[in-house]
Amino acid sequence: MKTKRFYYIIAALSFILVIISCDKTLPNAPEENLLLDGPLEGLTHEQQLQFLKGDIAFNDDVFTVEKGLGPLFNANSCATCHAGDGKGHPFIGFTRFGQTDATGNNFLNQGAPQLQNKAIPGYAPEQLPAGATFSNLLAPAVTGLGFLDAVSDADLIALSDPNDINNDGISGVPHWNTIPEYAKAQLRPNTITNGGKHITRFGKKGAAYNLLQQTSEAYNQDMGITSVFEIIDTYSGLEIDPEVGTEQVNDVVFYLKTLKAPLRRDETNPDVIEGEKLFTEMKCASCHTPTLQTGPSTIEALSNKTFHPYTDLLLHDMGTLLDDNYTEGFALTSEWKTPALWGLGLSQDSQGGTYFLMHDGRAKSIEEAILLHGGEALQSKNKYEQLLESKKKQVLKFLESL
Ligand code: HEC
Ligand code: HEC
Ligand SMILES: [Ca+2]
Ligand SMILES: [Ca+2]
Ligand SMILES: [Ca+2]
Repeated sequence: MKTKRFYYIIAALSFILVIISCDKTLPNAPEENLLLDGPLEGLTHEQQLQFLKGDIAFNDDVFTVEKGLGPLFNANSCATCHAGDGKGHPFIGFTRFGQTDATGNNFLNQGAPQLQNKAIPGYAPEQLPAGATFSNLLAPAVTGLGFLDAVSDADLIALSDPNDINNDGISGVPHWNTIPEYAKAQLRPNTITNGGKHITRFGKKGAAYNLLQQTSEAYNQDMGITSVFEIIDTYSGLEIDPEVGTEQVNDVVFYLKTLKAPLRRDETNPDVIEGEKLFTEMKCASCHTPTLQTGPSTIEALSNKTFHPYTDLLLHDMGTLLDDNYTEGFALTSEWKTPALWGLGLSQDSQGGTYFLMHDGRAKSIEEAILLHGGEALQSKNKYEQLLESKKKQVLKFLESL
């Protein structure tokens, strides 16, 4: 991963210094469509520089005791879990616990929601309290998030079908959730509220409103690093001086917003094309929405763009197999946000050569992931099981091309 980033930094520097095309100087650079780390096309010089600062903060800033790590934490840098910006390995995710319904978390005074399983010297790592239900969560890829962030709330509402009016068994809902004041200070254009709640969309339960919230909580909960946004120390429960600067948090948010979306491979292969048709016929595409549009964005490269994430960003009841009896915000314990499928075929690269899919990585292949679908996705799963072997292969080939 380091070498890939090295190529990018060299590329960016040569761009900034306006020397010569880097393609000619770096003949052995990895294939562009296999890399996740890299900026969107069409960023200005200034934006390229901020991307680079965010890249370094995300990938290279390793927290130590001197820099405020912990006392309780899960890892000491963003990249420990999000290596190469790709999906993480089950060993380096984390566990959240203690909430089973919309009345909130009953274990807040026992360290909930996040189980920090590491501690700096002199402190004890947290243990899961008796009687608390939990979910193990695997780090998702962080690519293309700026596009997902820039989809309007109205579009998400238009995709939802809470009462299943069209009677197809699928009834995705937006996650109407309460959000922190600092997230309210950066609402997306034309955001829609309902009884004081906002539509949240990041994280496995879709519980975070924007990338600022997700990032500030990651510093605080995953690394024990306070910022002006999340100022409460997870160990003492007290406000302590920010351990990471506001500029750095903003740079990381900018980096996440401007990371390019994963590129397709093999799209013209006839089996891949046939596989995508079956994907639509089986109604997989009713949750894994192939095409979305961004609204207006202050980042021109993200403004009014069409893109292909294969998610509707909505919550769906996925049935008992995926119900851990743990939740966040107002989601049901059986509900999960549809994950984007772009980059799916590249996830083995950052997972050590094997797939670990679904929220906790329990599926070791794409097929296993499909067979775990239930609830609103039960009919789709049944349709997949009934396909001829040759057709199943086409579906899998399509999914690997994403
Ligand atoms: C200990 C491992 C770990 C560390 C360290 C970590 N993350 Fe994560 N990250 C996760 C897991 C697990 C999730 C899923 C959690 C959830 O559902 O909220 C996640 C989710 C995310 C998401 C949501 C993506 C989406 O599609 O909704 C973003 C963005 C993100 N992390 C950014 C960061 C940033 C920025 C940092 C560093 C400041 C960081 N993470 C540090 C494990 C980690
Ligand atoms: C009702 C909505 C819905 C339908 C229909 C649906 N999915 Fe999913 N899919 C989800 C959700 C939600 C998850 C995440 C579940 C979890 O993390 O436990 C998921 C996860 C996945 C994953 C794993 C992604 C990852 O990154 O771990 C794959 C692959 C997948 N779906 C493919 C399909 C295919 C193929 C079909 C059609 C046969 C399909 N899905 C139908 C909602 C749906
Ligand atoms: Ca700290
Ligand atoms: Ca905790
Ligand atoms: Ca429906």
